Amino acid sequence: MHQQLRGESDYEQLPDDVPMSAHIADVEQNKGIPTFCLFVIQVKLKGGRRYLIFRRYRQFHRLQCRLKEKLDPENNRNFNTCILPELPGKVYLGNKQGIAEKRIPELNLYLKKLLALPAWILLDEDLRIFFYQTTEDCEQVPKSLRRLRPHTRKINSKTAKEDANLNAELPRAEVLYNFTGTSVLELTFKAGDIIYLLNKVNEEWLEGNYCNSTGIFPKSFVRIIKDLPHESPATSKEEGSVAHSFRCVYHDVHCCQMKDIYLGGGIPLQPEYTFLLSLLRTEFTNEAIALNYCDPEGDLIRITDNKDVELMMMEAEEKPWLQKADYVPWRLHVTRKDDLSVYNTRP
Ligand code: PIB
Repeated sequence: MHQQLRGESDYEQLPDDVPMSAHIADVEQNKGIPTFCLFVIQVKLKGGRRYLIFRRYRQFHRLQCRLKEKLDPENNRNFNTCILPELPGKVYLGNKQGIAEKRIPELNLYLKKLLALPAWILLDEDLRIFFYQTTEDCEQVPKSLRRLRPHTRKINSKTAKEDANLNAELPRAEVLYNFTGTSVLELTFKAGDIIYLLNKVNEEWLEGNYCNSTGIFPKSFVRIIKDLPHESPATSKEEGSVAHSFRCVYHDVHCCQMKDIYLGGGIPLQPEYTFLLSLLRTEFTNEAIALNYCDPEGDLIRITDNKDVELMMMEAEEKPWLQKADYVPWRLHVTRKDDLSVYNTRP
């Protein structure tokens, strides 16, 4: 069992070019005959480099078979075995595009679980070949990248100051010194700009939204203009107890606002996508909203079904400071349905 758990120190020793995360950004149909669907996958390497690869389902399947051959405890009696995540199965009939769309959240979950396996598996040759950016991948131009990574929108300081006037009541801080985040969780910002405050992490660190990226930053680099409302200290809720509140962040054209939603009957442990959507449509009295979560790189990912909700909940585990008493550990980001500019389309 210990082999299923990732030792962070082992991971730190891996080279910078092992894949750290991968998300499907789009699905495209090939031009030739026979037609097939290609998943456009954004890969992020441990060293921070991002690139796109284009893979068909059968390549996932081949990778899974190879890994199973080598690692599955049923096929191997050696020490280096591991239980692999489930790959969605083959489908024999139906519309290829529809099948591919349905596979996106399932494959995203597969990729997420695969790259969370112990560090030594990330060095597997077949796994590395799958995530390696080939010359063909480099030459291929993605069509639209519909799905759905947030672009870090540049707001210059003038606009940010105008926003600050428009949103004088929102908790916010002015940046005193340039700051460059040292991990994907941290924001990078310039002196003079405005950060909208979302959360107090601890005495030294805050969480905020800057140019449509969400992340943490040291309090000493900013001057608080309007502080966050006083909150009870961040203590995790007791295991097994039901939380009654969750926090959402509403992204408007120029700024973002925080709203806490309280449900007297408690928040379901596995809330349905449709339940969350109708709840927030009522809260914001707006039908044309989209739900999103913020991935570890601070990018928004649109939630379109229950699998995505599951992914959001898994991602939240990586942000322990979100875990407050009586709050669920995940957080929803609400955007206007037609506003695709909040997503990152950079390859
Ligand atoms: C197919 C490929 C394909 C998947 C399909 C899967 O398997 O992996 O990948 O999309 O879901 O069924 P395979 O073994 O190639 O063909 P890609 O990259 O999207 O192309 C399966 C099947 C072989 C049978 C008969 C069972 C009833 C077909 C084609 C239509 C007859 O081929 O046939 O096993 O279904």
